[in-house]
Parts: sequence; C-alpha cells; structure tokens
Amino acid sequence: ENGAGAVPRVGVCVFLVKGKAVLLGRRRSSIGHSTFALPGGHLEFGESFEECGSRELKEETGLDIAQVELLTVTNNLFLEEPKPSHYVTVFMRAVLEDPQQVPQNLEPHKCDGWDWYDWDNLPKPLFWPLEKMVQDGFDPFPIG
Ligand code: 8DG
Ligand code: MG
Ligand code: MG
Repeated sequence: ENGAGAVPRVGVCVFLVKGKAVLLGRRRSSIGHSTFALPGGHLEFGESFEECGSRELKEETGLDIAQVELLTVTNNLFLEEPKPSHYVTVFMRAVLEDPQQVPQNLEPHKCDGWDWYDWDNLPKPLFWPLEKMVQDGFDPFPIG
C-alpha cells in the first residue's frame, strides 16, 4: 500500500533494560533489514502503549516485562522502502519481571536472535530511528 491509500501507523518498542544493557535483535523484516533494533511492533486497536509493549515482548522474545513506562515518541519516515511507510514510534522502558528469564527468538523470520548489549558498546549498524536517538544523546536509563 502506498500513495493515496497510505497512512501513518503507530509502532511501540521497548528499551528492556538490565543494568547498563538493553535487549536488541538484528532485524530480518524489510524495513531496517540486518540492523539492530528494539523488540516491538504495531499498536493494535484498543491497546494501551503498555499493553502493546508487553504483548510484543511476549510474542517476539517470550519475556514477561514489568514497570513499563513511556519514554518518548519519534516521527519516522521510510519513504525509500519498497513499501513507503510512516511510523509514529512510541518508545517505552521496562525491566524483566523475572531477572533470570532468558530471551527466545520466537519469530525467527523477523529477527536473527535477541541479546543484551551494553549501552556504551552498542552493535552496528543500529536501525536508524534508534541510531538517531543515540546520536542525539538519548539515554533510556532511569536516573540514579
Ligand atoms: P507486528 O506484526 O508484530 O505488529 O509487527 P512487527 O513486525 O513486530 O513490527 P516492527 O517492524 O518490529 O515494528 C513496527 C515499526 O515500528 C517498525 O516497522 C518501525 C517502527 N520502529 C522504529 N524503531 C523501532 C525499533 O527499534 N524496533 C522496532 N521493532 N520497531 C521500530 O521506528
Ligand atoms: Mg511483533
Ligand atoms: Mg517487531
């Protein structure tokens, strides 16, 4: 879908933080293929941002998350993609409900696998909406 029929969609993704690390996976989806991105997906009709973040984490990684909070929102245009897209992306922060729980790659057609990366040593290349936030000095960690 593009041209006259295209509309902005809402993406919700989660900085799942553990100490000074975040959970990232290398994308297999067409938008951002081969780049490292946060877990997340599309807001469904009637969902809160928190519900969407928790659901996407469960679907993509099997993880149960807690303390799901809104951090920020960015406006992202993907006009050079085969299917031009526009996302309003909502960034949440959360922690593991059970710190021992280990991520699983439950959607291997969409992701190469999930791993923890130190914020000071992020993998490359990052999915560009995330890269832009890092360049702008965004810090997803709680104060203190
Ligand atoms: P769904 O069918 O599970 O709802 O969708 P998905 O396949 O999981 O969607 P997604 O592409 O992972 O996420 C939706 C959009 O959110 C993505 O196409 C663009 C936007 N988005 C960003 N940054 C990030 C990010 O770091 N991670 C994810 N997953 N999506 C992001 O702008
Ligand atoms: Mg998803
Ligand atoms: Mg996803």
